[in-house]
Amino acid sequence: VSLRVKLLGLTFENPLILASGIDDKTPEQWIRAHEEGAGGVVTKSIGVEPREGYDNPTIVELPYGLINAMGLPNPGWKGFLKMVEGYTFDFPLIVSIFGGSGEEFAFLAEKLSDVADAFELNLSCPHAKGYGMEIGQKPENVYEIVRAVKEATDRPVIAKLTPNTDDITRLGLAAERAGADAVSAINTLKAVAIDVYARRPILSNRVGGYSGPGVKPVALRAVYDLARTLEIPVIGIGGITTWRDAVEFLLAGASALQIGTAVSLRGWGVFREISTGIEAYLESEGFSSVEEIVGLALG
Ligand code: RRO
Repeated sequence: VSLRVKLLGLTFENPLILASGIDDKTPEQWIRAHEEGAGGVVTKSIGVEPREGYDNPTIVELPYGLINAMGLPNPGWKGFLKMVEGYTFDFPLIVSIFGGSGEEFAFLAEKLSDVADAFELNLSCPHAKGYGMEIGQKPENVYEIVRAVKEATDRPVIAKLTPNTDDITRLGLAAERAGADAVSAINTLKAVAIDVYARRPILSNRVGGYSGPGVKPVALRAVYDLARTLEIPVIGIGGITTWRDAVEFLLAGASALQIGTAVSLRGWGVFREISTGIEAYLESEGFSSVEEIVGLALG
């Protein structure tokens, strides 16, 4: 049974990719993820200028996941280049970038093309003023940003879409029309947690984005709808914690999967646990590769 996935002209040892934002700020963490069984890595989103992120608390743990408002902490593109100097990675490294306009995204793509095997455009952070979802909820902005990046780089481009919209397929279609090589979905869902004694929101930023098992059915629906509508590959993200979750996303049309919150909640072992489970499922159901089951539930 083969878990290998060919996507965007890249070869992934298996369909599991470390998602942006969780335990993936440094090359050591990316290498660790791969050693622990991830087939590839998406970096924390990189912007033009360095950012500290918000004050603590930036994360609240809930019964079915996390609410975060990290605040796009990152070293900026110059700091990123310095950080990866001297490293080579024997797995696909997808660099996540964010900006406030097509020009900013294109600038970053140009500066980082030598170190990125692909780019993921963060069009979906749910609480960043002037970035992310504020831009990525409009199909015309998605179109313009993807176009600008495609002109600036030869690297494959993934548009990461927001679930905070009335119709994610319109965003996916805009990305596809603009030449995106794939879309990924979902980023976190707008959320808040309130401290009943302080009588105020818990996070320093007050509002944040919800991730983890609680968002899985919503994410699965987004992937299902996107895969039914688009020709380009869909990468599934959202609460994937067990092999069964992973198989559901593959059947719903995801060509690869990203895992974030499960790493925070359960540890690095989730990659091997999930890939072993997928392998056993394929074997017992009579399939010989992951690629054979992608989209089988779309009917
Ligand atoms: O850094 C964050 O607070 C953050 C980002 Br950039 C994002 O895309 N999604 C999210 O839940 N948090």
